Amino acid sequence: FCVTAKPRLLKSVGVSFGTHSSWRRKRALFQVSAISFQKFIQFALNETKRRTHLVPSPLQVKFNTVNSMDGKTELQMLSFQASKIRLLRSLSIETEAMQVLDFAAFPEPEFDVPIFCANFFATTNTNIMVLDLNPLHDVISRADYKERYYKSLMPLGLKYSELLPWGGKLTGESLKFFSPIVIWTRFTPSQDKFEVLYSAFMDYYEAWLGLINRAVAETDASQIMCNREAQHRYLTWRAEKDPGHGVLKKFIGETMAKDVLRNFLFNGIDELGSRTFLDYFPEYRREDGTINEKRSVMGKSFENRPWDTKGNFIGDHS
Ligand code: BLA
Repeated sequence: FCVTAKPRLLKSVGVSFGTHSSWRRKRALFQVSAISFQKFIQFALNETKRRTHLVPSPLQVKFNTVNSMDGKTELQMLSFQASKIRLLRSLSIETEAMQVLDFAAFPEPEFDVPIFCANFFATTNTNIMVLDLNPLHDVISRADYKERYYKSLMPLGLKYSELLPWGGKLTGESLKFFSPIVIWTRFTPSQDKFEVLYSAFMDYYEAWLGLINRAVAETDASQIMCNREAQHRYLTWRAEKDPGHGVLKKFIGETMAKDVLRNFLFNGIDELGSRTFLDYFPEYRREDGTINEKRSVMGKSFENRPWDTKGNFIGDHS
């Protein structure tokens, strides 16, 4: 792996080991406080700054650090933009018992480059991770798109899909937003896995920076429109069905959670298009015309990785 910096995971030093049970307790404590996604964020920001002129986003004024309702937890929000990057934003939450990172980078609509997506949810018992360069256009029907962006990245995807195996069934609808190199995994927390995840994050982010750096701005207005709509559809999906919604609601209440989802995490919904969730996803329409609140109408699907090693879709739901 291209681990550039030796991670310093030990936050508390000088832990003395007493009886076996107190050792176990301390070890458990150590593991909880050991995980932090700050170095992920720092890595990504530093690497981006090395390659482009990154400036704070106007969103930073409203969305910065928010305290949870009980005052015990900080939600840290950072946002930037650059000439080719419409929005680069990060949300992190770190408590003793839970660490969350939602890190994404959205290109300007002149570029059809994939969206960088890292969503990590870690507790003492389990880690749920999605890491991907989410395709802007359908990689199953648009072979040219898949070829252009993912063919050369298949070895990278293959390497990490072996180290971080498929996490089992998931919301079937999510698959349309994932690429053949998606890493969707769950694991019992361990330092080794965490290091593999950090390597994967660094490699995927470097790959994304490479794509955006090389990308040439589209000049055809209809193509730009097409990119804009695809990004709008993606944002609309995520703002409505994000699995993080419940956790955010617990920390900051429903009104603020919705504000963070619509105006920060998936900002662009009000600017990039005017179609609604039900326009894009009519299968979620209930008889009374409202949106079905279930995350999935098609059900949990894809027990196994639905992409072969060449990046062909082999899932049984298309
Ligand atoms: C679970 N998060 C999941 C799952 C996926 C994702 C696939 C498994 C459950 C499922 O099938 O839906 C992530 N899904 C994604 C991503 C896309 C998608 C990235 O469609 C992109 C297109 N997760 C977060 C944040 C929090 C969070 C910010 O990203 C908390 C603040 C929590 N994710 C979270 C929790 C679960 C989860 C609690 C498990 C519980 C559940 O399944 O609802």
